[in-house]
Amino acid sequence: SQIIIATRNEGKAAEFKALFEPKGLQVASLNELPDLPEVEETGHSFEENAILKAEIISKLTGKPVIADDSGLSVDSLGGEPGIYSARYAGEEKDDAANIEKVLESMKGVEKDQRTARFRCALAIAAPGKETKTVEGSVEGYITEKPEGLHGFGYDPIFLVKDKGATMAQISPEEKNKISHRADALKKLEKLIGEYF
Ligand code: ITT
Repeated sequence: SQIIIATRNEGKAAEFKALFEPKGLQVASLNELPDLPEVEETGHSFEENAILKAEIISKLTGKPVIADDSGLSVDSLGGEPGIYSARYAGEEKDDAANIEKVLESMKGVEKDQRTARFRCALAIAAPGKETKTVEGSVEGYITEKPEGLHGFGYDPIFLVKDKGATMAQISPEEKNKISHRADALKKLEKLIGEYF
C-alpha cells in the first residue's frame, strides 16, 4: 500500500522512504503529487503544525497522510529556532544561512552550555478517522563550525550526544536509527494499521 508524506522537503522525504520501504510501504511526497497547495503553518507548536499539514492533505487527496513538523531547539537560545527552523534566517528556506545565524547567535557560549535537541512531531490523518500525533527527539550539542556532508538542515552543526560526530558525519542509515524522526516513527508504527 501507499502512504502520502505531506512534505516538500527532499531531505525528510528521502528519510521517510528509507524508513518505510523495507516495511513494504510505498511513500509518495508532495513533490511527486503536483497541484496540491502550500499549507500555511499557522500553529504554535510542532504538533499543531503537523496536524494542520496532515489533515489538509488527507482531505484533499482522500487518502491516509503522515505529516512531519520538526526542528532544532537550542537551550542557550531559549528553544530557538524551534518551529521557525526552516526559515530562521529569512523568508527563503536557506540551510546555510540558518546554520550561520545559529552559530553567530551562539558566539562565546561554552561547550557545556551548547546543549540542543532535534524534535519531530508526526501526525497521521485519514478520511473519517481521528488524527493522532506522536513526538520524538534526539539530544546533542551545537558545534563551533559545520562538519560533515550527509543529511540536511542543521545536521552539520549538531553533534550527536555520545557519538562524537555530527548528524552530517554519520551515514544516512545510522541517522535513521537514532534521529528524532526515527524515534517518532517507532511510536507511530503501532498506530499506522488503523489508517488503511
Ligand atoms: P515541509 O513543511 O514541507 O515538511 P519544511 O522544511 O518547511 O518542509 P518544517 O516546517 O517542519 O519543514 O521545518 C523543518 C526544519 O527543521 C527543516 O527545514 C530543517 O531546517 C530543520 N530540521 C528538521 N529535521 C531535521 C533533520 O533531521 N536534520 C536537520 N535539520 C532538520
